[in-house]
Amino acid sequence: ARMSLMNPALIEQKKKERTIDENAKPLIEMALREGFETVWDRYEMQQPSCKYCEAGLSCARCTMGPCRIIPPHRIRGVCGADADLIVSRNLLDMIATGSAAHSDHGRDIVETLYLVGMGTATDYGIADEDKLRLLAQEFGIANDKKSAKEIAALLGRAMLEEYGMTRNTLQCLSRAPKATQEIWDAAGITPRGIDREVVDSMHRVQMGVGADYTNILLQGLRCSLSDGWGGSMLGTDVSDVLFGTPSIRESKVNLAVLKKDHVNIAVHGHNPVLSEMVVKAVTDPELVALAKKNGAAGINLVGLCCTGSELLMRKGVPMSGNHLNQELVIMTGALEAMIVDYQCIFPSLPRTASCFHTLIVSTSPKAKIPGSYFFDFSPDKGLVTAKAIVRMAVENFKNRNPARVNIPGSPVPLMTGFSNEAIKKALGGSFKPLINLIAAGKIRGAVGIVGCNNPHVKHDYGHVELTKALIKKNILCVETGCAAIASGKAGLLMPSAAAMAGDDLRAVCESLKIPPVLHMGSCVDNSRILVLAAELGNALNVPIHKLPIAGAAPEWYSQKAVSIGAYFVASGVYTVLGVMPHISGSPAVVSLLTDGLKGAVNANFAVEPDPVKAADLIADHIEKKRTGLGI
Ligand code: XCC
Repeated sequence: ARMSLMNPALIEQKKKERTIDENAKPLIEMALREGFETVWDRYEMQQPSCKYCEAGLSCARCTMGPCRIIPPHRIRGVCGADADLIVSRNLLDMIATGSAAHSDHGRDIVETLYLVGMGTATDYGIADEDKLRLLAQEFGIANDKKSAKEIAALLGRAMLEEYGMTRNTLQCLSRAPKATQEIWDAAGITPRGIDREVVDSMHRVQMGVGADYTNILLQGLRCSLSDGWGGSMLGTDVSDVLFGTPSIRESKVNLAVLKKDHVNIAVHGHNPVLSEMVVKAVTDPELVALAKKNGAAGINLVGLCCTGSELLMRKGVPMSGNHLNQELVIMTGALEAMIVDYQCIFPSLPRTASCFHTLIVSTSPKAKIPGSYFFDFSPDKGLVTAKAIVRMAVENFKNRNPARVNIPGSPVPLMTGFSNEAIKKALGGSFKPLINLIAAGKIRGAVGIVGCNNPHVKHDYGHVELTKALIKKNILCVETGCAAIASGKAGLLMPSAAAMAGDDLRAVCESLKIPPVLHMGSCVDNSRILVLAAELGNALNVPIHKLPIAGAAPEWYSQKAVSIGAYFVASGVYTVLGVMPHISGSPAVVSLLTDGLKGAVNANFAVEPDPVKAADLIADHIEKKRTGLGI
């Protein structure tokens, strides 16, 4: 797919408009020069976007339509739904989709734990038995006389029950401060079962069910809570049990983690059940020997998106980039295979790869991709499948065209592994020193910066500028997902970044030898941020909404990010979005989300595309909360 050659001045301009990632720029330039299509080209080709869809005012849910709301005359769809209903129904659909994606990922992990317990997933083991036993205790499983395997089966089973609908509550909700749980009860948004809330939401978006936009959006909050305090939280905790609870370590990030003389393999997607097996497979002596026989110096595994974050946090596997880097990794011409599972994978990757020698390998029956090589991956045959895939990648090294290899620049070092357990350990065993620093005003508060890249925003600009502005104001940043990787590429995840922080935060970071921006993991690991908030609330005996904390998603694109934002707000965390959701067509919905929700959950959303202004909003909010606490 070659487009006409573009004039150099235009290439220069586009390159600057598209990203702040210096290692990405040469590849974007090459793509523009030679006509390789990227996400930015497709974004441009979609302009101008449909203004009805953008405002959330179109509905194609049933075949009485499709409908659009066009005042003053066409103010109801064929079924009679008005703007408020259409907008809220669309939004609930997004939340349910995102919640389903996170929680189904969590289920795959929990099922693996269960299979380990039953003895059928022999390639996996229990990496953190202490955490396994703590979780068993929390789930009411007496565990003193049982083996780790027996507990794994019982706990796996109990956690799978959380997905159903007979328990009518979720175990991990009780981690939240009592007063926060009471707020959920009073608002009628305490989730009853993970799957149940998704199904309930899908039921409501069926024509002729949900008709009241407020009621629909409250269900959105309930469904999102079943993700944050349910599916995602289980996903994080059980991943720690199976693969190890992250501890602080160093690694490297950006496209230059690819090695010219190695077989390069990228894992892309989300679920460590796959990627952890690939980590094992790439050290297999036979495969390493084969790589050398084929002329390579060895096998180099790199991560991409959230499954990359999972491996980075636990194993220090270098990270090649975030969401908008995924095509560029292929365009280095040095990638033998990209192994994907699910979520955030461009369906067009095989098309991109067809211009190079890269093999796209899909592994999930839920995410088969035309043009990819499909391996039916399951935990009972994890390692053998991973080895077969790695072998394919190694064999593909000979197909690499050396003339096409273009790995720009050099990698940036980063510090990672900030699980709550690791943070506590660094602080001497509890969050008390952190609380004292916040109370003394040395750290004004903390912000969770999360979420994706989105071609609506210059790649990484929203994340990096917001983070820089906040640390300057002595606000500690905790980050996950693609936001964290943006900060990593910008050097913000190293202790040396303390130099960019305000004087007080700088002094704290220097004495603790930590960066002012802490990488807490992948997007399901936003549950770590919830647990951190819960522990701070419990220590101070206040609900989460009274804490000097906030959330931000400067470049979000995904339905999963909508669910994350919704469970942050539902948990009492003021959250600033950098990209406007498709809701502007209903002033009533906008006002409910940015103001009215305060009446139900004491928190609200704000939308601010300018990261510097967003930092001001967040700082104001944090100062108000400090005043409320009398600190
Ligand atoms: Fe978003 Fe999650 Fe995807 Fe990155 S990978 S684009 S959802 S931040 Ni999780």
